[in-house]
Amino acid sequence: MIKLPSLSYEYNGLEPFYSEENLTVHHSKHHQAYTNKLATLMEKIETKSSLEFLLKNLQMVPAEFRGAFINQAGGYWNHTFLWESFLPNPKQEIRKPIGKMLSAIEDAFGSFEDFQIAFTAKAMGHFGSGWAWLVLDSSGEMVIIDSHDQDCPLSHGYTPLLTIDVWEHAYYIQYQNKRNEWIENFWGIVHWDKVEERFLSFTS
Ligand code: MN3
Repeated sequence: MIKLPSLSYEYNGLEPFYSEENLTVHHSKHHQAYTNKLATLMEKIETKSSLEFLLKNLQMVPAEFRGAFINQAGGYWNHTFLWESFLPNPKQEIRKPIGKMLSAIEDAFGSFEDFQIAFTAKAMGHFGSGWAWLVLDSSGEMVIIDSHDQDCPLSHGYTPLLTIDVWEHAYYIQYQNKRNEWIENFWGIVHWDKVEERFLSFTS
């Protein structure tokens, strides 16, 4: 049964970095719409496989439903992953990864600041609707990628660690056309412990 996942924080919990109004619409309208369409689609597909398994093995989805599955299952999974990547920051302190996560980022990108610059450039440079991701590739190398529409990195052999949604609906209510301001504020709500947990579960 596909259901809209509830958030572990309130709709105003990511203020001021991500406004209550933007989060409410994003979760209760956009994510809900993907949820509804995916639920209908899964009734037609009639599978016992998990969503994650199918996203990793798109060839297992009947060809006639595959295009819709990429859009709806991707939209459902990507947003769930996004919400779990956030943590309220009421004191508005500056956030940085620590420990093993910080070392891994420094190994891959030189410094945390260099990583932020590269991730921001990928997110800013994405043309149209899509996402930027920090992922591990199949050899365990940490890389930054972008994906178009709701295409999910799981379908391309990547293990996602962190993402930002750069569809206009993700930021337009709060930041209008200023995607750069959304990306700047995104850093204030990244849940680095969660990102590290994803990283360690891959490497251990
Ligand atoms: Mn979105």
